[in-house]
Amino acid sequence: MAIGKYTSPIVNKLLARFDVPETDYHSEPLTQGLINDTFLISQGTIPRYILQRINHKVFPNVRGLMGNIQRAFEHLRSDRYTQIALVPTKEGAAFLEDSVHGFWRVMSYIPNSIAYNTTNDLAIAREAGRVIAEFHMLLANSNPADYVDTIPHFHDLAHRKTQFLDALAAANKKRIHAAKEAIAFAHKTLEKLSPISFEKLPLRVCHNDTKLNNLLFSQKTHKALCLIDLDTLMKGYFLYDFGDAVRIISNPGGEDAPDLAKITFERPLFEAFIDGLALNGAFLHQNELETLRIGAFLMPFIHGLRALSDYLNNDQYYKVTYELQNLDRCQRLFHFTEKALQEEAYMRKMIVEKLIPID
Ligand code: GN1
Ligand code: MG
Repeated sequence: MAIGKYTSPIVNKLLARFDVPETDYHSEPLTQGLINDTFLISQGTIPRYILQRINHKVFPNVRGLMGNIQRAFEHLRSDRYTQIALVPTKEGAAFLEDSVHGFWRVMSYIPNSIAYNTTNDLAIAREAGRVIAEFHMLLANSNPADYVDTIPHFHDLAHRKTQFLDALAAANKKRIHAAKEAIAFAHKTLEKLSPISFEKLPLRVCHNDTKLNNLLFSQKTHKALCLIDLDTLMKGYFLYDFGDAVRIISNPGGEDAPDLAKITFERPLFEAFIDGLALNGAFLHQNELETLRIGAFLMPFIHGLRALSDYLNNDQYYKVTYELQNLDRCQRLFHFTEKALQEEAYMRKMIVEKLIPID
């Protein structure tokens, strides 16, 4: 099996340029991600490494991106957090730059680990909260200014609004027609959310893509182990990581649910997630707690708006496997945005009840 031109022989040749023992490896594409090309590398039946081609169009500053990850790894050391190792190239570099095949990196595979796309399990929701809080506590000693913005304005609503309006102005009639309800929701919600400002919030080193399948769990102990997919690790507000987690954890339908009726906001899962955050005690400031709930509707809205803009742009950014995929994702994300907006007062109450401020 291959991803595009990356057949097993090519993948094996690229792998051989990294500092891995010379033996026979088997490669298998992992097709969950929408941006990079990812391969699981096994020795016999034992998974050993993750080999990835970094999407250079989406991440132009690969050196900066890899530098961010190396910097964060120095802080992500705790007996409650599993370390992933970066495997250097044979020359000792953190990534491979190949004139034909682009940018590649290799990471160790965490044995007996598993990731979930969605969940109905309260224990998983709780563990997700615990490990996200652990990640933030460990990175709280790292200076956000030392991190490169791998995608500038990634979660900046004003920027995503401009991109949406540009895409709409250039879109073809057929796609505008197919997306007319989503476009109306986008306009209405932009009006509602655009005035929100986060100036009083502390900048933190954030993961910026804390959807559930970016967390690894142990298949043996069922504990959350660590966060993966660190390409968007950069400055941000905690509510980004909170909202990205809630948009999947509180919604067992996920962003690819077959029909809109499957998109729900499940209070017990939301509460379990907050209980998990609280297991790590106090780590948020009062003004972060006061705005936290906003992440739960802002993040799905931003992701929905990005999917809609990409649909209007004829699918240039995300990988799609069928024509309406971006529009379908947008509708599901907008539907969850509506559900989360309806839960605003409830979320506020839960956050006050369960999370303790540090000051
Ligand atoms: C993209 O490729 P993947 O799944 O890691 C996107 C995220 C979205 C995600 C799915 C750099 O990530 O922001 O959460 O799709 N990453 C980038 O919605 O755009
Ligand atoms: Mg990602």
